[in-house]
Amino acid sequence: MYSKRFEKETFKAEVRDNVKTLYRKTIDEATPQQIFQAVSYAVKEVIIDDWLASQKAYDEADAKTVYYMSMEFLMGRALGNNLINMTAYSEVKEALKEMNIDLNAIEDEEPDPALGNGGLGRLAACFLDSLSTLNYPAYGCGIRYRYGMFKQKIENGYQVEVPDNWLKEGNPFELRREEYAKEVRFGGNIRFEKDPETGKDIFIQENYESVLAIPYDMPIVGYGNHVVNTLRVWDAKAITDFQLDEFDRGNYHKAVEQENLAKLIVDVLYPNDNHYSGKELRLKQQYFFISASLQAMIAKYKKKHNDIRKLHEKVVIQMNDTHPTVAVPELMRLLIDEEGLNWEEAWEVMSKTCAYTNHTIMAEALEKWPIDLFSRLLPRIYQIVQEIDRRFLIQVREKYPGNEEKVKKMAILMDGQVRMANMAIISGFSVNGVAKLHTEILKNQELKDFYEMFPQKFNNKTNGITQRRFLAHGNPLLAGWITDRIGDGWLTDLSKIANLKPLVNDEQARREFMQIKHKNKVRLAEYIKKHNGIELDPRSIFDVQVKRLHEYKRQFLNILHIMYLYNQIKEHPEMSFYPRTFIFGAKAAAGYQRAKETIKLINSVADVVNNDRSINGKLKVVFIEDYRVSNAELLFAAADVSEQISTASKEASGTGNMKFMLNGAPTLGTMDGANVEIVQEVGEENAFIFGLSSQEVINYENQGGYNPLDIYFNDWELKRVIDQLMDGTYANGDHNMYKNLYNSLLNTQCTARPDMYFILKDFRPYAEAHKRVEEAYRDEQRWSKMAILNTACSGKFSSDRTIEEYVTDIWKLKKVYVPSGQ
Ligand code: DL6
Repeated sequence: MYSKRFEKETFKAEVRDNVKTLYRKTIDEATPQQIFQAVSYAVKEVIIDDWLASQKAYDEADAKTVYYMSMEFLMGRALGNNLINMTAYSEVKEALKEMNIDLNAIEDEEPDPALGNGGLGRLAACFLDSLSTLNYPAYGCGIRYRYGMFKQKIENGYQVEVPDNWLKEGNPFELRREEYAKEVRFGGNIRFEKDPETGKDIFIQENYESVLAIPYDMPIVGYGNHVVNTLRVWDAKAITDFQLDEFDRGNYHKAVEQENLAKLIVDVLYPNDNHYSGKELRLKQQYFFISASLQAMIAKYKKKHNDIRKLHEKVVIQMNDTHPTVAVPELMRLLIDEEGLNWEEAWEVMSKTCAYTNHTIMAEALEKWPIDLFSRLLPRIYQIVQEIDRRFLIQVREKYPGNEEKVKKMAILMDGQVRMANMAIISGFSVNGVAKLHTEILKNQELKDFYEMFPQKFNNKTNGITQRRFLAHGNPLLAGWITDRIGDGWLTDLSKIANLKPLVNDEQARREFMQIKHKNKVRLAEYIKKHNGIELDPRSIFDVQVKRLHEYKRQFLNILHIMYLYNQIKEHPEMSFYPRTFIFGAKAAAGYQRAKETIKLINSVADVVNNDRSINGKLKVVFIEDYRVSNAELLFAAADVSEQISTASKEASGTGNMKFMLNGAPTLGTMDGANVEIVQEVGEENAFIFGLSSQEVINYENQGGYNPLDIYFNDWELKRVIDQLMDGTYANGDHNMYKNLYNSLLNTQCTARPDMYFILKDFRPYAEAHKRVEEAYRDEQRWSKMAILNTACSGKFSSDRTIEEYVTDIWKLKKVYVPSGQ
């Protein structure tokens, strides 16, 4: 057992005590929420000791630390995950059971901290889990949004966004660290002076607004190793002294403004995935948490070291997409203005400290800030960016004399905008993509000019996921079975899961594996019955597509194919057809019209299909409301088929694809993102691959697209499906409900390029791939082999492997071993 503190009687007494001191109640009187809090505090007590021990061990080792800077950390619930990593889950479950408390029910009391949108934020959370498990000193730095990702309600088939007040009941795991607060300044003007003594330039910010950043620390518990790292998220409050001062001078407005700025800045996560919103408040959020985090980082470094020129020997900053890249000029500012380095010295330190990860090639996701906004909000930072740009362009012109095209493409400041990706690439020492294909596209297309100039900076780090949350916690039956078969080494070394491979030839093992899948399908069916009121047949094929809603992810292709299948079943009732359940889960950004229309379409098709008795339940369609980390765990465990059908070249990596694979669901997908590597690992015969390749898509794009009407007029079954968008079949006779979707496919007047995401082009190959799925599923032996092999070949996709690669190639960290804090 992890610690004697989880010894049953001690733990039970602690929970009882907590209920008493927190709520003045006995355990029998406490509500489930109160019990959740009491249990969490008891768990936190144990964590705290290891947290202290970890920080002490790091201090003694004077270890290099990675600062993972991210606007998003999609952590999911902490209680269950912490217990898993403390190897105390079953002990605590048992202890609570003796008190008549069901741990699963208590876990459900915890709000799902959703400080992220999708893949990028969840990746950050998996990375933190792996860093702790692998004994690497790390901080996650982000924002403590008061409202995380909105909660999704489905009303009359439409998405309705409801605020996510996740802190309503308090967060038992966090620690407020007021003593480490930092001031962050915005706006005003910069006055320039010469220091009379040193002759150095001094830049003084005047007439600014400022807020106080207050850190909240959350523990990140490693698996079975007593390591606890920190996720530090910043809250904002007005600076009281300053406020009073302003108030005294009668500047009431200014004081109120500061109060409002502080409230606003951390109020809400922008709910856009792969889309840049360009809002001033968003830039404020970025600078706010970056400035505070860097100030704290430098203060910590200076406690032990006095030569700031060696900062890069002790810290490394990974910038999670362009969102935190204002770290580059902010670090320059701190080194020059606060620490007194000259430009060259500061550049040396900064450029050896900062590394950048690119997560998308979608043009609309690339951050470009209007110069007037940027320079007004961050006047000193803007001066520094100008200087970085000026010096860089000298290099470009030296290397490519007379080539002003290059200058235009590579400059940071161009056409009135600050191009954040360019700044990150120019300034940092590493640029990485998140899957092999994605990195190749970056090198050969999107960032070609930069790759030519700085080939040594570019590298690939294929994403990964943590098996502790997505198998040990999410699928306890399968996790237990795997441990029985091959031992528990897979928990910290997923390559060991390959030891399951010989079991594909063991009939008994195959039967057990499929029985577990069946039980997980029953568990999901119960969830769906409870939440959607829909009865599912767990013997049908559970075909699942869960991810953010985006046109490039092509949920639209999936639902059009379901409409096609429905027509087929209606028209040919005698046709042999293996019953299917299509399950969707997806949130659409609040302002993304076509995405919202797609949700409505899925729900309308579900309504029609699920209520049509004539098809004898052969087809069911379910839309899971409020898809999030906690219900995702149920979905991965229960899926037979993993839908990964993005337009090739558009999905940088995907990580859901890996979670399905780990849980034994073969991929039905395109050769996109990490699907390519999944297929490499498991073999093409154990996946269902279809559609255009990324090169074919890129070729079409280079020639301005293709003409979808050629397909529309030559494939009457597909034409009928598309026409059904407009004839009211799925809209109670309304002919306009899906007009935007229809137009996106065919209408050249309404869209720059009809069928930008090649839905019609890939439709038949997709339908054909589904036929292959059906055929394979009918053959139980074949299917069970495929399913086991998917699990057995998923070893590469652990975030532990990804983190080891970051450590070796980019971060250069050393492991620190931590004695138990007890
Ligand atoms: O790298 C994590 C994740 C990838 O798996 C997805 O393929 C990619 O779409 C996502 N990218 C973003 C980009 N974000 N913005 N804004 O979320 O990253």
